[in-house]
Amino acid sequence: NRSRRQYAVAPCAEAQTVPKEEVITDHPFNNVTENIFAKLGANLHRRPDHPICIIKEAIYSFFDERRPGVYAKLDDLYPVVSAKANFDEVLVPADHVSRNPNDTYYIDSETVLRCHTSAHQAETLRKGERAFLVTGDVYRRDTIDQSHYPVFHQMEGVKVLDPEQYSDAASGARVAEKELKDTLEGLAEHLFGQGIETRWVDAYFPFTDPSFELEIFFNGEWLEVLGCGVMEQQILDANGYEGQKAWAFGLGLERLAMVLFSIPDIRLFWTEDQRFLKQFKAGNLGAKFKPYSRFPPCYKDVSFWLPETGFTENNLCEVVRGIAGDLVESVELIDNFTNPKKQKTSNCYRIAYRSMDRSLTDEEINGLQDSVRSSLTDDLKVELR
Ligand code: FA5
Ligand code: MG
Repeated sequence: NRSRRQYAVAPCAEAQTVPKEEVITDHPFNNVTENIFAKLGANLHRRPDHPICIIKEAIYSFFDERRPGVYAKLDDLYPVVSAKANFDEVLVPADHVSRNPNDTYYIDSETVLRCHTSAHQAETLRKGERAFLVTGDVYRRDTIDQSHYPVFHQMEGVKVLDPEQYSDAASGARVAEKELKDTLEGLAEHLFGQGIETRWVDAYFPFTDPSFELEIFFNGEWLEVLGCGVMEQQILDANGYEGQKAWAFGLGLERLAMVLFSIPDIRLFWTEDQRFLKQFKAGNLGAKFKPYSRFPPCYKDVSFWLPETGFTENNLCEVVRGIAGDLVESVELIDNFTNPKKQKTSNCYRIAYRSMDRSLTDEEINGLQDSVRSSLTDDLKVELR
């Protein structure tokens, strides 16, 4: 029987099969679905010809060229971690939304599927690493659209500055911020060339201060690709680097791969269709995805009164994903009003169904929508209109 503490540091075996009873338990906090369980151990970031692995390697080569031999690389850390590692050790406050089971997959009250690779910051510092890149699959209950998926991949980067780089805490923080931004702008240029449009946006993370997000202009919109900042002193002090300065970032690998390879929808990363997979080859950063099919989406609207017991969009999305799997492309709130007499609120959502691989029949879509409607009543206790 593995102890919880070992979870965070035990490496995944190749083609690991995570025992189901360790993930879907009867603990009252458990909210891991079959759908999510099925993704564990897929390790897309370790399949050499997969775009997620290709982008990982491209980022590695940027860091290797910049600082040869400096960054330790870890890509096989177990995705089941303690809530302590995922939240407490990176200073996530007790009442922060991300701790809510509406946002995070819990195995039991003390164990989660990591919701970010920042879960490995503290333990990796404790192992003595000063500069490292940690890549892995992360899990989140979230809304559904072309750039959000409940399982995705992140790469965490951390670098503790050399003490010679600064004279006091204030100058250390300035040097860290500058080196961080220079590094990530350099990375964007390495991946995308000089034509790419990027912008920095101020952000908040409990584990960095100041904090920033980088956005890239893609398909007519600003797409958020990473979060970063100057590491909170308390994390360094608690894990072997007292008084030292560091920066950290967390990259969304799907988002970067979408931009690099012109991949229009995040679901494509999960297809086993050779028409997708054969378009990518280890080391080839120049591939542009050629859609092999372009089927129109089919839209279905559903309206309902919200229950007094509470309702969340993440719950709705999990129901829809559980029924339609990767056939659902987006779930969007299109109308919302409150009836003052009834003191009730009604939401109308538009669900877009579209397969990446084939055309769907009306019958199939109607069947999915009917199941969604009954599950809304039975599981989410809404009153359909
Ligand atoms: C984090 O996860 C922070 N841990 C990042 C960080 C690390 C900040 C170290 C500071 C220091 P955020 O929740 O914004 O931040 O996610 C980081 C990136 O993951 C996003 O910019 C985005 O590219 C990607 N991402 C987030 N949610 C999803 C999703 N549902 N599907 C696909 N990619 C996502
Ligand atoms: Mg963010």
